[in-house]
Amino acid sequence: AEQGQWVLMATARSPTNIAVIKYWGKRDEALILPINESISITLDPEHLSATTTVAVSPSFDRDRMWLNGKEISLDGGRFQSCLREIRRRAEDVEDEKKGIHIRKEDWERLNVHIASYNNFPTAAGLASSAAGFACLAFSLAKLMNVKEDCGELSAIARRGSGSACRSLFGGFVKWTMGNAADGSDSIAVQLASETHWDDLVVIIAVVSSRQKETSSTSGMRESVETSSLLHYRAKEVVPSRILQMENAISCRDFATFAKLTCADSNQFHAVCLDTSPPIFYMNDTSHRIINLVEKWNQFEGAPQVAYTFDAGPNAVLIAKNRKTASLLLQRLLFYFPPPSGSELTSYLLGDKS
Ligand code: 2P0
Repeated sequence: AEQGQWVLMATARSPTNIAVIKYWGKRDEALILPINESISITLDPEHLSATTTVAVSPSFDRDRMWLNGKEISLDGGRFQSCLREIRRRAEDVEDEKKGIHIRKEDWERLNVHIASYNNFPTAAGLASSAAGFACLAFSLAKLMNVKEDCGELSAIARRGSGSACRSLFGGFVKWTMGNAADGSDSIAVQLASETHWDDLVVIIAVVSSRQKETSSTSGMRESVETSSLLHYRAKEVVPSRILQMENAISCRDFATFAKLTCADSNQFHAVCLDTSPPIFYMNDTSHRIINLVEKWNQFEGAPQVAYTFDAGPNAVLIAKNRKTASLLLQRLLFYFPPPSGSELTSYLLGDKS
C-alpha cells in the first residue's frame, strides 16, 4: 500500500449467547481451552449484541480501540492474540475504485482502529465479552479478507474470551473440547439453526445491574484449583448431559431441555459454592425466581419455563412458547414489581414523557 490518506472499513454485528450447559474451568489458561464442552443459544441480535467497525489506513500510527465511545487499552494478551491470529491469515485486498492495493505482507505493518458498541448498557451486568470478541474476530477477518470459515474464526474469538467462540453461529451451538496441542480444533459447531426451534422465548430478568464482584476468569481459575465437584462434574456429568441436550434440541423436547438446563445451572452454582473461598453469584431474588419457576413447573406437571444463571444474579428464563412467555412476564411483574418511577414502570404505564 502506498502512503496516503485512504481508509478501508468493515462492520459486523454479533449477538451474545446464553449457555444451557455451562463452561466453567480451563485446562489451558493461555489458549483458553475448556475443561468440558458447553452448549448455548445465540440470542436475536436485535436485543443483545455488539456492533464493531474496524478500519485500516496508512495514516494510523498504532492499533487503537474504542468501546462504547471510550478508548480502551489493547495491551491485554487477549486482544493481542486475536489481532495476531487474524493478521497471520490476512490476504491481499484490492479496491479498484479507491485505488487501494494491500498485499498480504502489508498487514503486518498497517495499523487498525476498532470501534465497538453494545446495544445494551454495559452496566446492566450482562455478559458483553462473548458478543464483543466474536464481533472483533469476524469484522477483522472481513477487513483483512481472511478466507477461514466461521468454525476456524470461532477458535480465534475463543482466544479473546472462551464463550465468544459460540457467538460465531446462530441458533444452538456446541463448543467442542478438541485435542490439538495448539487448540486449533477447540471450536464452535452449530447444532441447529435459529429457525429449528423458534417457539422458544428468552426473557432476561435484570436482578441487579451492579458489576459482578468475581470475574469469570478468576472465578473459574479458583474453582479449578479448589473445587473437587468441578472435576467430578467435568468428567462424570457433563459428557452425558451434552449428548442428552443435543438430542433434546434435535427433537424439540422441551421437558428434557428444561430439566437439563436448570440442573446444569444449579450444578454450576454448586461448583461456585464448592470453591474456596466460595463464590456467590446468585442472590435472594435469584433464588426466589428459581422457586417461582420450580413451583409453576411442578403445578403444571411438566416444565413450562427453564431458568439459567451465569456469573451474576440475573435470571435468563426460557419459555416453551409465546403464550407461556406472556404468562411468565405477568408473574414476574406481579411478584417483582419494578420500583415506581423506574423506566420500566413508566413504560408499562404508557407514560410518554
Ligand atoms: C458460559 N460463563 O458457558 C459460562 C457460564 C459464565 C457462566 O463463559 O475467561 O467470559 O473469557 O474464557 O467466557 C463466562 O466466561 O471467560 C462464561 P473467559 P468467559 O457462558
